[in-house]
Amino acid sequence: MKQPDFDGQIAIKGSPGSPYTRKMLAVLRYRQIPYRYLHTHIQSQYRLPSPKVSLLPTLYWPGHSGELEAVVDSTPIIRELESMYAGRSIIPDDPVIAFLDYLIEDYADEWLTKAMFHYRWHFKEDASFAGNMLPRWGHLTSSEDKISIMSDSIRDRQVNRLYVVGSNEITAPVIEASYLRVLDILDSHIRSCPYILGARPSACDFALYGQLTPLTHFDPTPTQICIERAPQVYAWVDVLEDLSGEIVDENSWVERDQVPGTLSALLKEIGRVHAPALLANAAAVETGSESVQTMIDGQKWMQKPFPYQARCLSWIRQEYGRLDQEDREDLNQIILGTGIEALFEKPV
Ligand SMILES: N[C@@H](CCC(=O)N[C@@H](CS)C(=O)NCC(=O)O)C(=O)O
Repeated sequence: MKQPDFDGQIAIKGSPGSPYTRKMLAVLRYRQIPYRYLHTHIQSQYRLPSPKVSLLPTLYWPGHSGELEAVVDSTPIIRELESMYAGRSIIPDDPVIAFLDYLIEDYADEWLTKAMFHYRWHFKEDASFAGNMLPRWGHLTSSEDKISIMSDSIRDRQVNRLYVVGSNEITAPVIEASYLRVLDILDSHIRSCPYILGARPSACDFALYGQLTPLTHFDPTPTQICIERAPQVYAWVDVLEDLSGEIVDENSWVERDQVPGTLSALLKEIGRVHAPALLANAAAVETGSESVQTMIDGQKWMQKPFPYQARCLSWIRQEYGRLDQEDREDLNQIILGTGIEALFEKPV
């Protein structure tokens, strides 16, 4: 088997059930970047280099030496793609709005994903649906007997990994209440503004879209909730999937002095749940604690520390540190009273 070069195009290895795969596919489509999608059932047909950490999606592009390079982690990949391909940028020009974009992207990737994983594997009906469906993408021609064995093993493995995102009996009410709130916030935001940061999409739209694809269109319990409670969000997810034909008005990101109330509501939600989770997790990682124990949204929160999310907090702080004095003052005004300020009050 020869290593492919994909004719110089980007290749993306992923799966329909992976929210980060959906995020990156939607980015590539909107940005009109030609790509090859390596669907689960054909991945073994290629001899591909291994990424540093085995995650979906993995993107492949020519590295400095000309050899195919395997990369993971959607947030830095999005920034790398900005320098590789011009036009249809998804990073706002205004550094203050770009900071909000980074923060909301992190909220989607690192907090909303708790809801995604929780709803997929916490309730019996959802776990059984996902277990039944997940192996099929990679085994289209398999018999029902073989699929059934794979279903049981995927379901058992994933239910046992719920602790990774902090989903357990103590945290379930916090996660579920935050899912309902974010649906309400997005439903009302979308009615006045098609994208999170204005009339053109940015990285955070795709991050939210990624996590919302399974939550609103796959896993039965959260899908039903979305249809009943926030139909506009359901429709938004459909639309975000392919924005390749969207005409981009260069000046249509929100102005820093005109942040709409519905966006402030989203920032408050981030300050309410994601900021305390990031801080408590980073403190636990720093001190080498066995467990993160804190209060989130007035309720008890307990989970195993997640070292990657401690790095997320330091990256958010780096982004904040890059703002010049005037930009930082303007940003501080926007986040005043949201709870996000706590991220920058003292070093961990
Ligand atoms: N931070 C990564 C997260 C990617 C990720 O967690 N992908 C999941 C699938 S949606 C995965 O590959 N999980 C494999 C595992 O947990 O073993 C990104 O933004 O791409």
